[in-house]
Amino acid sequence: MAPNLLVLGGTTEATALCRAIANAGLRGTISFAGRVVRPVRHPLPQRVGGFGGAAGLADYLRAHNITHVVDATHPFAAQMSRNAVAACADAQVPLAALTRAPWAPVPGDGWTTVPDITAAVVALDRAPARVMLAIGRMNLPAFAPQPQHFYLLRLVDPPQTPPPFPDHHIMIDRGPFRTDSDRALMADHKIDLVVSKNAGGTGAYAKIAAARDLGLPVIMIDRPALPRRLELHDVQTVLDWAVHAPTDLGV
Ligand code: 3Y8
Ligand code: NAP
Repeated sequence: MAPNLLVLGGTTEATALCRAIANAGLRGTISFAGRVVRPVRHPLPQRVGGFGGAAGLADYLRAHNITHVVDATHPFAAQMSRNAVAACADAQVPLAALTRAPWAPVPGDGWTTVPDITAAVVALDRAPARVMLAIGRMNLPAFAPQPQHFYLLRLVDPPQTPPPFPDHHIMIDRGPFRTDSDRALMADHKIDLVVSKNAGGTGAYAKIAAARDLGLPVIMIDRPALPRRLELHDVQTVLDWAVHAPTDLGV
């Protein structure tokens, strides 16, 4: 059967993969959670919204005759990745993750690495500082216990509810970002500490390079553990896999 791919998207790599799928004349659909008002336009048909857990995703795979699933979600989208492993095993559909290596510190970086968001909040238990908190909207409530800081927040869409700390400035912007503009942004707001997820890739790295240029410390949040699955690291390898991988797990 000709490949019919489902790409679980929401990253720069997913966008590049969808362009390559369309250019190769392959069938595919890109899926978004619906986290932001206007996901970036794609050359492939797209669907938006949850599937209804692993069972809902398995049903979707069968109903749409999906032959391969590519999990190109963000490394912090752990629930989606867990669901993809379970659903593909259930529906007997090959799964590959298109994932990017974590960032590693380079000379000049002043990172404090923490295992998760909760540990990052604990690491902010210190005298008032001016913090760039560029981890998006969904994790903001976790930082309520540290209201003593000024927070520079960068969000894709305006928040429905005000952030849980009094002293903040909200930037509405979507990546990928540039180092020079992030450096200017940090200088303008007199930032003295950056909190970041270890997203990997290029789209979110600007603030890390800008912090290094300005000699600012970074609290770097490690990725959640993900289940074992085939992990690929570039678009062409994914296309080769999709065209040559057996479309059932039997062989
Ligand atoms: C909805 C839809 C593309 C994809 C671009 C990448 C790069 C730019 C940098 C900072 C960090 C952050 C955030 C970020 C980046 C790319 C990529 C990436 C970080 C969009 C998109 C969707 C989302 C969801 C959104 C989260 C948020 C996280 C903002 C699209 C623009 C902070 C992650 O308001 C919300 O609810 C936003 C939620 C999940 C994390 C969070 O917890 O808030 N991404 N981002 C996807 C969906 O509905 O399925 O593609 O336009 C995509 C991108 N955002 O095609 O060019 O590849 O990572 N996204 C982080 O890294 O910490 C911003 O400000 O410095
Ligand atoms: P998550 O916590 O792992 O997923 C929570 C639920 O959201 C999933 O169980 C699923 O709902 C739904 N979902 C997530 N990604 C989806 C997708 N691509 N298509 C359809 N449904 C999806 O995910 P998240 O961290 O909220 O991330 C949501 C989206 O934003 C993902 O596409 C991810 O790539 C993108 N993103 C996330 C981050 C981040 O920091 N988390 C950063 C950049 C981009 P059901 O269980 O109902 O199926």
